[in-house]
Amino acid sequence: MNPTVKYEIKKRLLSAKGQPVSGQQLADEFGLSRTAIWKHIKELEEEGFVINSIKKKGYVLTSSPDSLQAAKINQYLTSKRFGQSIHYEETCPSTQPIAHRLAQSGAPDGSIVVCEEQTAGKGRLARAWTSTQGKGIWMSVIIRPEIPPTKAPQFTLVAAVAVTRAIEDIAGIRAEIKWPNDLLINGKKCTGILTELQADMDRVHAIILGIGVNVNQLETDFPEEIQSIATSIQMVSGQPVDRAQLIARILHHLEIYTDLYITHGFEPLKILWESYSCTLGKRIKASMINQQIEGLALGITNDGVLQVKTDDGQIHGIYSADIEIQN
Ligand code: BT5
Repeated sequence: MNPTVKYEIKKRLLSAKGQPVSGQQLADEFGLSRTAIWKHIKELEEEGFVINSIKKKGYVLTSSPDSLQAAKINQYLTSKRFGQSIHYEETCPSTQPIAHRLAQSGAPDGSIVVCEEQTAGKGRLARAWTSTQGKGIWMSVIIRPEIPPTKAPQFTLVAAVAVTRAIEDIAGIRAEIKWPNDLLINGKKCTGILTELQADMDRVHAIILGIGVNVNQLETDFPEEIQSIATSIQMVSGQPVDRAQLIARILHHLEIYTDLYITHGFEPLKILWESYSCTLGKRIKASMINQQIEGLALGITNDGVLQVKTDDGQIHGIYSADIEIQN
């Protein structure tokens, strides 16, 4: 079978959104016999697509496997730049280095790398990120804003708002943002964001935004050591979520918020971020590489820096830390 033809047939069936696609038309288009088209359809069925054959009308796709292949994501895309270029891997160590390589070779703004499974997913400070096969969103987005490197951490906050909005739209669940890069549902982590950079001293060339969302895991899908701190959307809603649809929605919001950031700066996003934050107004312990600060989380500055007031009345600006919320 010709994989390109199979991919094109799949794309046609997906974009028909439940309407019949004529076998004769496909045969004419690809210069194949109707039997050859039928053989491709059978192969798609073996991959888990459910396709009805309706006499005199054609093939109707009634259900597709929960895969993140480009054609599946494409059918839901509403963004104009983000997700227009999709690099898909069945399995890979991490989507981040792949996105770095693509960015270096000129991949356009909004290109994404997605996979079903990461075997060496990474968090901040070289920590591990568990990325179970077929259960979550493991994605890197390449963004090319014209900003100095000092502003890049703001994109962690922009991404946090975009993912929160997308989860709300698709699953009806309101996650909370824990500064700087976690989304929590009922106090447990369902999303982590890792912002990496390609830049020189004055200018960002590319932000590689790593987004990990636990979507359809059950508790036992997580390794024991994180079962008490991790959750998934399905564990909260009781319903599986179509990961491709959620990706498209994340990209929809990420594009809108990136454009808002470019035209109006961080301030409007800061207001949105604050409305989803579970950190502000709380007593927190912030652990940095070489110190700890305890105090009241007052707010974030226009640069995304967390302001913490310690008991001696001093206000400290924190750029990056692990936060423990104490009340
Ligand atoms: C993060 O780091 O939260 C950033 C995670 C970014 C993951 C994405 S997936 C796509 C892209 N490719 C990658 O390789 N990475 C990015 P951090 O704040 O350092 O949190 C890491 C900690 O979260 C770990 O030490 C565990 O305690 C916990 N953890 C690991 N896997 C988890 C999971 N699946 N769900 C919830 N918590 C997890």
